[in-house]
This record gives sequence, structure tokens and C-alpha cells, in this order.
Amino acid sequence: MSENSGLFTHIDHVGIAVRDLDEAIAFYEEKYGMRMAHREENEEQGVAEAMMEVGDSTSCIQLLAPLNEKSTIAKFLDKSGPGIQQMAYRVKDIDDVCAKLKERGLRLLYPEPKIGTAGSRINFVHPKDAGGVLVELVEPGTSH
Ligand code: MC0
Repeated sequence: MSENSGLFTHIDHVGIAVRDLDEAIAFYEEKYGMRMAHREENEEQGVAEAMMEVGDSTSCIQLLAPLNEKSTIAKFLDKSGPGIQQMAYRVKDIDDVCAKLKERGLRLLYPEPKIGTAGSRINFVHPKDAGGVLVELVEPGTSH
């Protein structure tokens, strides 16, 4: 990590809660000309998701639809309606970054990283400790 790069290397993705994944994918493809890079279901997180590429930036828009009523996305949609749910930063070493953020007094949601999109390792900073923003940390899987 270079001296002035801070903890994060890129904006990995911005997560947007949607009610209908197929409809949202069609909107991003047809209106913005975005290409879908990846699609999967994550049972543990309770989401069906699609990563939409933002040009050649390597950053994506992540469309997130709930898989069931208990999903955090279902709760978010009930409370806030569709819209931005999270900001995700890419990191090289998530264990190191989580340790540093804990030292700096921020609450991580999980004691150990969980599995996210495409085999990535993920954790979250609680929005109440991060200026009202749910911050996701993403260490990409080997296929990224
Ligand atoms: C809740 N709050 C938020 C928020 N969700 N603030 C900003 N952004 C959000 N997304 C605020 C509420 O407004 C409330 O504030 C307070 O936090 C407690 O909210 P709550 O409605 O009682 O919700 P909780 O506590 O049940 O859950 C919030 C929490 C949860 C962040 C802990 O959403 C969570 O565990 N999120 C992490 C997992 C996740 O989001 N998975 C889906 C994406 P007030 O002021 O009213 O008290 S999965 C994913 O992203 C994966 C696939 C990947 O990228 O690889």
C-alpha cells in the first residue's frame, strides 16, 4: 500500500436496493447502456444481486433485491424505499483493514469476514459509526 493511499484502493461498488432485479437490470442496460458483469444469489445475505459495470472504471453498480422477507434489503425497502443502500470500498487485505478500523473505534458488523460477490471476502462498518452510510469492505476473490 503506498503511503498516501489510505485504507481503500477503489470504490468497488455502490449498492442500490431494488424491488425487482430483472426490471432494474433492464433499466440500467437500456437507459445507461451498462453491461452486466456478474449475477448471483447470496443466501446468507438474503439477496439476489447483479453487478453492472461503469465503463472501464472497474467500479460497479450493484443491484440488490431481497430473496425473502427477512432480508436486510426487504427491511431497507420497507423503511426507505428503493435507492442507495451501501458504499463498498475495495481493499487489499480485509483482515488488516478491519483491525485498523476497530482500533479507530468503528464497529464492524461481523467478527470475521463473510463471503460476498464472486468469492470476495466482505465486512461492513455500522452506518451509525460512519456518518449514516453503510460501508462495505471488499477483498476481491481470485476471479475478480
Ligand atoms: C439501516 N440504517 C442504515 C442502513 N440500514 N443507514 C444507512 N444505510 C443503511 N443501509 C440505519 C437505520 O436507519 C436506523 O437508524 C439504524 O441504522 C438501525 O436500522 P434498522 O432498520 O433497525 O436495521 P438493523 O439494525 O436491523 O440493520 C442495519 C444493519 C443491517 C446495517 C445492521 O442492514 C446489516 O446487517 N447490513 C449488512 C448486511 C447487508 O446489508 N447485506 C445486504 C447486502 P435510526 O436512526 O432509525 O435508528 S449483501 C452484499 O452487499 C454482498 C452480496 C456483497 O456486496 O458482496
